[in-house]
Amino acid sequence: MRVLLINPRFRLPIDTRTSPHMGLAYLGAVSEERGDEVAIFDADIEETPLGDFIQTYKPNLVGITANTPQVKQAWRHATEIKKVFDVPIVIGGPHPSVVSEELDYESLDSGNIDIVVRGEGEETWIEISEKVEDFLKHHPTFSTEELFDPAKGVWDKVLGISYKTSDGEYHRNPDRPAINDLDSLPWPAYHLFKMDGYTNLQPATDAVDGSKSFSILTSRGCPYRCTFCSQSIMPVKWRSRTPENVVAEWEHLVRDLGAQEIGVLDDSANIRKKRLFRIAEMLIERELNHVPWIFVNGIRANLVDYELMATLKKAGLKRTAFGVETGNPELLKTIDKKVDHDTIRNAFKVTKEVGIETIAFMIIGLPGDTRETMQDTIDFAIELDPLIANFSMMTPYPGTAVWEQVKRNGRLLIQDWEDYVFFEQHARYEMGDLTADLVEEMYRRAYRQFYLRPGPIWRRIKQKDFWANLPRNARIAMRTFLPKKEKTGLRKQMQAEALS
Ligand code: B12
Ligand code: SF4
Repeated sequence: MRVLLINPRFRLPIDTRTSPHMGLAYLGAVSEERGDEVAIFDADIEETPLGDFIQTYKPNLVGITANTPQVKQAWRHATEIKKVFDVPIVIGGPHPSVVSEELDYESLDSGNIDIVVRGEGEETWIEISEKVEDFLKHHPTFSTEELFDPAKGVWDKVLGISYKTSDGEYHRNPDRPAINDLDSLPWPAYHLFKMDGYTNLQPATDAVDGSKSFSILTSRGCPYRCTFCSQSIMPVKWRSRTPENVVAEWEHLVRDLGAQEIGVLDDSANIRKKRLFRIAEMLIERELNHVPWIFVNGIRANLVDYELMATLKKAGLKRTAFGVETGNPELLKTIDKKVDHDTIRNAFKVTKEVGIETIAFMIIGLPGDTRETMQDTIDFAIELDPLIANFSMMTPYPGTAVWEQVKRNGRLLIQDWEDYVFFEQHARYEMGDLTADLVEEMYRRAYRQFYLRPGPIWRRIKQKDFWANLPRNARIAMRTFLPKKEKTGLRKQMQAEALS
C-alpha cells in the first residue's frame, strides 16, 4: 500500500529554522516495517505543489500532523487533496488530541478529515493501515463513503480514534494505552526526508548545516503536570528506552548518517538518573562523545547533581536547558512546577561548574503575574546568568489548566489557532490587572535587560557561530528588541496557495 505523511506549512518568521518532524519519522518507520511504500511531504521545504504530488503519487492513505498553529493549514491540505483524489485522510498530533475541548470533533467538522488519531500514534496508525488495506482487497473501486459506512463497522473497535461515519454520526472510541516497550519501535526513518532541505533546528553549534544535525528521543511523556504546558494533557506515564537501544541509535546517527551534533528532544530525560548515567557511560565507552549534544527542551532541575552533570559533560553534553519559568516564589508554587528557586540555583551552579552551557526558559505573563513579579522573573534570569535566556509570551493552549483559568477569569485576545505561537511580541490574553500593554512592555524589557549587559554581549560576540550567522542574528535582534506587527502576509500567501 502507498501511504503519504504530511507536515503542514506554518507561518513562523521566514528565517525560522526547520528540522524533520520526528513524529512523522516514527510513523514512516512503522509503515515501512509493515511493508508499505512511504512518502513524506514536508510542506515547509517542499517545492512541488501538494495537488501535483498527490496526482503523481496516488496514495491509498494520507496522514497529516498538526499542533495548534498548524491545524488550519492541515485542514486546507485535506481540502486540496480531496479535490484531486478520493483517499482516506487521517489527522493526528497534539492539537486534535485534546478531547476536553472536543478538538477531535472540530477537525472532523472541518470537512475533509475522516479520522482523528488521539495521542501516541504508531500502533493506531498501523491498525488503520491494516483496515484500509483489507478494505481495498475487497473493494477495488474504493470510495471513502463505503469505508465509513456505519453498517460495515470497520472502525468500531479501533482504539484511540475519533471518526465520522457516512451517515454524519460522530464516534469517539476509547483511548489506546501508551506504548510500554519503546524499544519495540523502529528508529525514526530519516531517509524518507529530503535532509538537505533543513536548516538545522537543534544546534549545539549553530555552524553545522541541517543535514548533519539530528534529533533523538530517549523517553516519552512527563510525570509532571505544569499548569501552562500542553504535555500536561498527554498520558501521565513516563516511559524510557533502554540505554542499549538509545546508544545503538546514537551510534547509527553518528557512524552511518554522519551526525555532527545531536539534539535530545525528551520532555524530561532525567526522571531516572541511573539510566542517564548509563547512557553517558556507554557514549564514552563507544567513543561517541566527540559529537556535541544538547538537551533541547530542558531537564528537571530537581533531578540534577554534580556527579551526573560531570559524567554527562564527559559524554559530550554541550548545553542544557532548564524550565525556570518564573522568578517569583509564590507563582512558582501556583504553576505546579514542583521545584523551588534554591534547587534551580543549585542546578545552574553545578551545570556551569562542570563546563556545560545553560539555557533558562522563562515565561512572561503567567496568570497572577504583576509588573513586580515579571520583574522578579527578569532579575532571576539575570542572577542565574545562563548563556541563553528564552522568554516566552504566556500562550494558553487548549486543555491546559491555564487555558481553563483564562476561560473562567480572563479574556483571550486571539481567536485564530494560527496565532497560538509564543515567540511573537503580542500578549495572548488579559486577566484582572494583567493587561496586554503591561505584558508586552515587560516582554521587551526582559530581552533588553538580560541581553544588553556587557557579559552576554561579550559572550555572544566571542562565539564563532555569532559571526557565521551575523545577518540572521541581526534580524532576530531587530525582531526582539523593536515592537512589530503580526505577520499576516505569509499567512495570506499560504491560504491562497492551498486553495488555488
Ligand atoms: C521538537 C519540538 C518542536 C520543534 C520541531 C517541531 C517538529 N518539526 O517536530 C520546533 C522548535 C520547530 C517546535 C516549534 C513549535 N512548537 Co513544539 N515541540 C517540540 C517537542 C518538544 C517535541 C516534538 C516531538 O518530536 N515529539 C516526539 C514525537 C514522536 O511525537 P509527536 O510529534 O507528538 O508525534 C506523535 C503523536 O503526536 C502522534 N502524531 C503526530 N502527528 C500524527 C499524524 C498522524 C497521521 C498520526 C496517525 C499520528 C500523529 O503520533 C506520533 C508518534 O507517536 C514537543 C513536545 C513533545 N513532547 O512532543 C513540542 C510541542 C509539540 N510544541 C508545541 C508548540 C506550542 C510549538 C510552537 C507553536 C511554539 C512556538 N514557537 O510558538 C511551534 C510551532 C511551530 C510549527 N511549525 O509547528 C506544543 C504543542 C501544543 C499544541 N497544543 O499544539 C508541544 C506539545 C510542547 C508543549 N509541551 O507544549 N516544536
Ligand atoms: S513543563 Fe516540562 S516538567 Fe512541566 S509538564 Fe511540561 S514537560 Fe513536564
